Amino acid sequence: MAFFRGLTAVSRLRSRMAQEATTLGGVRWLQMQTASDLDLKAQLQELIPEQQDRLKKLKSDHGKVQLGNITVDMVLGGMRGMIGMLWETSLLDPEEGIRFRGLSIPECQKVLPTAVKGGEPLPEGLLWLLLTGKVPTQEQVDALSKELLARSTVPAHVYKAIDALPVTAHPMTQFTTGVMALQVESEFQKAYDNGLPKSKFWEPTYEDCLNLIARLPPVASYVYRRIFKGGKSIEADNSLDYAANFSHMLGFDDPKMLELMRLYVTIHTDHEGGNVSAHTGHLVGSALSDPYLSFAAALNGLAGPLHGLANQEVLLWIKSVIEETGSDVTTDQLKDYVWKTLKGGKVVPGFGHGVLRKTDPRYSCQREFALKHLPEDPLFQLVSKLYEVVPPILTELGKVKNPWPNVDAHSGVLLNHFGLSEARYYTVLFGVSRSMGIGSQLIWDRALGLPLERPKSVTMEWLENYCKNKAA
Ligand code: NMX
Ligand code: MLT
Repeated sequence: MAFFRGLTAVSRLRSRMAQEATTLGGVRWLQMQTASDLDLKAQLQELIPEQQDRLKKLKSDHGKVQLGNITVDMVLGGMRGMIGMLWETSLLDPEEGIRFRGLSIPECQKVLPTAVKGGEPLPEGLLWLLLTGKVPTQEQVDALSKELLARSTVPAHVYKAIDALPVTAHPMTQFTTGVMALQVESEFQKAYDNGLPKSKFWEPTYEDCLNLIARLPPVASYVYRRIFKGGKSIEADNSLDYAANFSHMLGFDDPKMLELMRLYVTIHTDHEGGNVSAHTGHLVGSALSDPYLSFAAALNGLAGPLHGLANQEVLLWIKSVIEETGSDVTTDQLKDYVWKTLKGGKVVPGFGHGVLRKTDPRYSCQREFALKHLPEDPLFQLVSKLYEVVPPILTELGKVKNPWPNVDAHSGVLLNHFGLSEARYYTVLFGVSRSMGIGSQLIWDRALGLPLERPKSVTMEWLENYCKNKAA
């Protein structure tokens, strides 16, 4: 938020003129001003030159400032803690959790527009925030909902591409195939082939990202209905917002489920740039691969069990506990099952994190949702019990840096409560949401002219020699 706290001179002038126009009854100016204020692309058009200047100044004033030391441990340990990427849309604090453009999840829940009074934020509002750094008005969010709806038509060949796969293929494989098939319509690729100059790259990137975000719910719900509901698709309801419409197309119209989907899509959008899916999207995009190619690559990272697939693994794991012990599982039985999992060489899904060192605030807000809407749900009670049982055991192991639950520990039992019980599908939901964060940053990557990503790698021999020379 701090980035854009000061409005640009033009916006300030416009706001003032709009106020004056209101008092003077100058309806024509007010309409012009309103149209541009509601247009997300026009807002970006204003912000981009400001941020380009800012980056230029950062480079020229501070380009040689050191940000830390790279250790051998970091190179061998998955680059943990190594700062190596610019990511504008969100920042993760190990203790506090994620902030989207400076706003924590509880703050977003307070200030972002909602569909229901006092309800969960609309993901369109978060998308606006990620892209512009400004909290949108209800009118801006409504305009963006309509814009996404207008962009949501999926070409028939996409469904044919999915249909070419066996229905038994994993939902993530079918979903990513759909994304690759959408790529045929990439505006960026067309514009690049036609010689678009670098200064304009962000514009077709914007078009692709907005189209992609808009088209994912129909593609994702097609995959769900194909695999789990005999192929009977459900038409979109154009009166609904993005998340509610997605839930509707999946086949879930309970108002509480619509609220859950709004919360779910909002909190899974972005988790700074270093996580596997975001980093992959950014890396592939840096080769000027278009947003569809970049996002499909990101989804393939999300499909790994240590990353987004963990939401599937959690519900399957919880169900396997019940299968083994019965539904009235005692604390001791739960402890035994956790130890059995660990002794079997497996991880306890939904616990631990590469950066976080406290309970994930995305877990906490889902817990609050459960306490409000489904406190008696037996699986929710089991998840609550796990919160007591798992962290002390992981701590006892002695090597786990963060014994606390992450976002995936909770999402499955909420979805399951409202009837979306097919765990194998859960990562697709994560993927739909993540398009907003990765897409927003891709637009800024191109607007800021960020370069090809190409870090240096070394061999063990190189490291051994380097360390020997250093010690000599
Ligand atoms: N259960 C068992 N062992 C664990 C767990 C866990 N939940 N978390 C970490 N460890 C182990 C880890 O496998 C490693 O063991 P080893 O040295 O034998 O290879 C050791 O503890 C140290 O790992 P950390 O440094 O604490 O964690 P790291 O940053 O390497 O990995 C995760 C982070 C998220 C991959 C890891 O905590 C994990 O595997 N968690 C379970 C899977 C999960 O919930 N993933 C979802 C993450 C969120 N998301 O949506 O992406
Ligand atoms: C995410 O949301 O991407 C996960 O919590 C993983 C991460 O941040 O590394």
